[in-house]
Amino acid sequence: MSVDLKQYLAQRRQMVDAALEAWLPADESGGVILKAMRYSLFAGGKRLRPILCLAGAEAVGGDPRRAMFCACALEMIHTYSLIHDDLPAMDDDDYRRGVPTNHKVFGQGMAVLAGDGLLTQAMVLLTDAAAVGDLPAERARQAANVVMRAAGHLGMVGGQAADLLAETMEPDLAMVDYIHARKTGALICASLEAGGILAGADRDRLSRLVRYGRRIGLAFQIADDLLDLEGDAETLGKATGADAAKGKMTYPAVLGPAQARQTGQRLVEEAVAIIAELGPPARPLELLAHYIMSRTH
Ligand code: GRG
Repeated sequence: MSVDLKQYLAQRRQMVDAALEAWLPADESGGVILKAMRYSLFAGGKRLRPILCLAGAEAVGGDPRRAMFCACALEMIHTYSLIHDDLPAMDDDDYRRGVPTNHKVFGQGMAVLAGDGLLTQAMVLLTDAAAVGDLPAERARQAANVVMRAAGHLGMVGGQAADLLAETMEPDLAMVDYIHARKTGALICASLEAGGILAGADRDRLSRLVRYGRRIGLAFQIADDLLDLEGDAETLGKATGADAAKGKMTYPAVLGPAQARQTGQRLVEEAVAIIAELGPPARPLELLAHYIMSRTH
């Protein structure tokens, strides 16, 4: 199967956006809270997690459209995490996805609620009979469990908590791995696993998706750290970026930028080897793995 990645991503993004629109439509009577939720949801994200969920289903021979409700739930959870992460009590950021952050537009209280609303709407989707359609109930239950577990204190929330607590610590590789496997990696991995579950993957195929997911989750974080570093180095006028990395809980800080990049590339190669066994339907996952390390934003 020949797949043009740019075209594939654009087409999948369009499908996801249309489904998100259907699951959280504009409604004049929805008030400010709905406007705040939609503001961040439609601010122009890459839709990476939903696309991975659909590609995971596809890679094991399933129909990606049957995983769409779960893909949308993943994007809502991801968007909620970004809104909360940007708050003054956390990262205190003014811009996200190229526009002012949610709390800059709607105020802090409303931004907290917009995040809460998106997380709750994700749970509605994962358990809504109309969203789930005629899927075997046990598959839908398992996928919902995997996604919610990954979002919670054993996954993304736990990773964010560890990151907060580690702020004053000297960075080391074990701590960086611990934080990022949970904060970013867990939801990325769950996207693939849930896609596979919904498509009825057997044990071996599911395990391949999970092992692929763990590796690209970490590679994604490394790429994100390196992109941040390039931005910081530009802003601070540092030649290599190595100085800009110092003291932060990031891969470039503990490994140095060059070794961090090598590690990311090794993880991508391992991920690609793991899914090679799934054959041509896994070709999009192969391209997505390479895209993750080579992306520019
Ligand atoms: C507040 C519970 C809670 C969790 C926050 C994910 C997270 C945990 C914080 C985000 C901090 C951050 C920028 C981490 C780096 C990796 C990351 C998640 C980047 C943003 O994801 P993209 O690049 O964003 O997929 P888009 O906007 O394209 O969806």
